[in-house]
Amino acid sequence: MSFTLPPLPYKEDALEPHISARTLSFHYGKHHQAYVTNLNNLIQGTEFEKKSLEDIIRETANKSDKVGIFNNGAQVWNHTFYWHSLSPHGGGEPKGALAEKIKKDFGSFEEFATLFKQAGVGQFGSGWAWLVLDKDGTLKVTKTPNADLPLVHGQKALLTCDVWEHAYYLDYQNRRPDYMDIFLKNLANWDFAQKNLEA
Ligand code: MN3
Repeated sequence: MSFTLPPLPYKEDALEPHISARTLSFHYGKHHQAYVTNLNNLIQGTEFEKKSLEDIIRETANKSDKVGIFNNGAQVWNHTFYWHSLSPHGGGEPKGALAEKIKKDFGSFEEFATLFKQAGVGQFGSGWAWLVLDKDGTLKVTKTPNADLPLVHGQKALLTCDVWEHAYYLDYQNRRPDYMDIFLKNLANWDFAQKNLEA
């Protein structure tokens, strides 16, 4: 058994003008595909060959001799989650139970948005900004470096923004803050985050 690149939930040009088809073509077709290919090559003939992606990630986290498997497995998971965190009809504020919980746990949506942007902009080098449901049942904004992800910190991911340069450089060059603004204003898939909260 081997992993395959999951289909994008929309066409490559669906996020224009905010994220170009050229960016998605490289990011999905080259970067995400490379993580899938690398993972398959690394687990071939090992104890991980028949395990789920989540189990592979959990069992290789923080193991110095399994860094390659962890990095590629986690990046496969992170990217699939990121594509669903984006929507051609996204952005703005969530509705319903998620909106109420954001207001309760952050004080206001504006406060959440400020923290989320700070997390993405403040992640030094490559990584991810997240909205998570923490172990104590409250929502939190976090940032993780490289391939690190909420799953290995006992947190449930609700929404993510990829802040590796390959996610935005063709469209925004060095302007990561502008990319974070556009993510919040035009792309954040709140229906997906709501489903993850309920799951
Ligand atoms: Mn990426």
